[in-house]
Parts: sequence; C-alpha cells; structure tokens
Amino acid sequence: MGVLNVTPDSFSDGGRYAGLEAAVAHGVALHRDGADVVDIGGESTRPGADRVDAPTEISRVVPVIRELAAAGVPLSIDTTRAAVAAAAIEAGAAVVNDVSGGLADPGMAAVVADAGCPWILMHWRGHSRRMQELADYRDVVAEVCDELRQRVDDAVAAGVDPARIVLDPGLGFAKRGEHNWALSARLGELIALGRPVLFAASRKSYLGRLLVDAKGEPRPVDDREAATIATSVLAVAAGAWGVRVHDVRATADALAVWRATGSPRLERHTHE
Ligand code: PMM
Repeated sequence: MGVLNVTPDSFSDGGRYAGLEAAVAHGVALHRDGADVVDIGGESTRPGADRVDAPTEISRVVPVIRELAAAGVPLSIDTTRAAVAAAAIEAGAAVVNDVSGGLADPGMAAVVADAGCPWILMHWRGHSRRMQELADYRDVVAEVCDELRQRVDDAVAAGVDPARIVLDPGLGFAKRGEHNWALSARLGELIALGRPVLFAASRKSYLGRLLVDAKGEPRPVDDREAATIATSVLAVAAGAWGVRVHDVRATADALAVWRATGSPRLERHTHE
C-alpha cells in the first residue's frame, strides 16, 4: 500500500501533494512502482493534530480519487468519517482504511456493509489531539489484540462481511516507542487473530528516535527509509498481509529479495 496524503500538515509528506496535479502524478507513480493499492488521506492524524471538517476532507480527496480511479489505480480512502468514506467510494475508492477501527463514526459500519468493500480496522483509542495520553498498557500486545477482537465483533454485528476485514496494530496511535517495538516483536499474536494484518511503520517518529545522532537528536522524517524497509521486511516475513509505505519502490525491491531468498511463500509455490 502506497501512502498519498493530500493534506497540508501530515508528519511524513504534509503539503507535498496538496495540489491536484501533484497528487495524481504521485498516485500514478506509487502504483507504477508496485503499490497494489494507493491510500489517500485528507486529514492529518499526526499526534496533536487538529481535525478538519468533513466538507474540507471530501474536497481534498474526491477530485484526486476521481482522476486516479479513471487512470486505473486501485484506491483506499484513509478516513474515520462515514460521509467521507461514502463520497470516496462513490468517486472510485475500493477499500476503507479507518484508523479509528470504526470507533470515531457510528455510521461507518453501514457504509462499509452497503459497499461490501474491504475495511481496515486499526487499533485506536482516541483522536490525535490527545491520543498519546491514552498510551497506558499493562501488556500492549494482549490489549491491542483484545480491543481489535472487539472491533471485529462490532463490525460483524453491524453486517460487515468478516472475510473483508483487515487488522492493523496502529503503530504510533496511543503508543509510545516501547509499545510499537513490542507490537513488532509479537506481530504473530495479531496474525493469530485470523485476519490479514497491515503493518504501517513507514517513517514514524519511533524510528527517528531509534536512530539518534551523536547529539541525541532523532533522525529527521525524510531519512528513515532504510529503517522503514527493515520493519516492512520483518513484518512480511512474520506473516503480515501488507505494509503501508511512502517509498513503494524501495520496499518492493526489498520484498523481492526476501521472496527470492526462499520465503516460506516461495517455497510453497515452487514445491506445489
Ligand atoms: N498511519 C497514518 C495514517 N494512516 N492507516 C493505517 N491503516 N495504519 C497506520 O498506521 C496509519 C494509517 C499516519 O501516518 P502518515 O502521516 O504517514 O499517513
């Protein structure tokens, strides 16, 4: 999954693709570089971010979705709002990526159930403004698994096809560095929930804090690519279904090496 934020203020690529032409060109490039789906977001979810209203979010994403869908690029809509998801699906998005796991908008499940589309349910405890206050866990992996199980039960009860649900640990969302590392180390426990798992570490600040310089300064966002690639390869090797990244080409290259080096999937394939 390739990331395309059409926002002025996302932490990773804020402002870079805010214009229609630049956004469409980048979406096409992500798809050409190997993204099976391009994830379009119109509201920043970086820690501390203020919300934008639904009409603003719709006006940012819908024109980009229309053009990319017409160009044959498979798309997901990164939103927590039912109205935005409905407008995006109408414009051509095929997947709903909901960082709130259905918690932010009670209308989301009905939109997804009606569309019959895949729904990515991410682990979430609250909106960006105050989410880091909610990073309180005894056993982060067990609690994320329990809370995601509840999200799946609620989605299925609302009529969503369980076969279309994807789970995501929500790295950085109400999580401190140690929580993200624990979730990475024990990803198998999330995979054991029996749903496809999306892993989305790309360029996140805990990677920057791992790679401090001699003065103790974290590595800037644009210089976390090698670390991102390592997280993606480890996640896929552990059984993740997909990774959400900014640099699709570099990730696709790394995963090609992993596959060629005898991934279990390749071995299965060559022995069949
Ligand atoms: N992270 C961001 C945005 N959307 N969606 C999913 N499913 N999982 C994530 O971890 C996630 C997301 C924030 O990062 P960005 O600014 O790079 O988009």
